[in-house]
Amino acid sequence: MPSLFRKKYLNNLSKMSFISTNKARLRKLFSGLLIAAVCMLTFGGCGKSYTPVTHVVVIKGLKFLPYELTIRKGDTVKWINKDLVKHDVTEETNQTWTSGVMNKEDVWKMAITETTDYFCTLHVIMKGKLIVE
Ligand SMILES: [Cu+2]
Repeated sequence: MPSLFRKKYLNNLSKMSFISTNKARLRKLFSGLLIAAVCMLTFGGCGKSYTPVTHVVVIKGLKFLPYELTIRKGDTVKWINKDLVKHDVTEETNQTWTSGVMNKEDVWKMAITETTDYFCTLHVIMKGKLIVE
């Protein structure tokens, strides 16, 4: 009965390919899950899950306090002038950004994306540093 044999053979073959397709799907699914698990363990979740925070630098006694601040990219730094005299916050190397004049109790803030040295143009001895990790 060659034709019956052939029919069984083909039937088995189609079952096998169905199984192997399912195996491939399962393998894909598991590798996807594995990648997701590794991402979550390594980075605390893939994508931009970090929520930037705001840091405060107090200007007091002709000083930026703290003088040096380590932050994460995209964090905001807020300067508060607690001195009676005017100050500013200015990027030191090329003066690419500045707060402008800050009077007593003035607040100025900026999102920081790279490590930056800054100073006060009104009192050039006043210096600060932001380190982006
Ligand atoms: Cu100043």
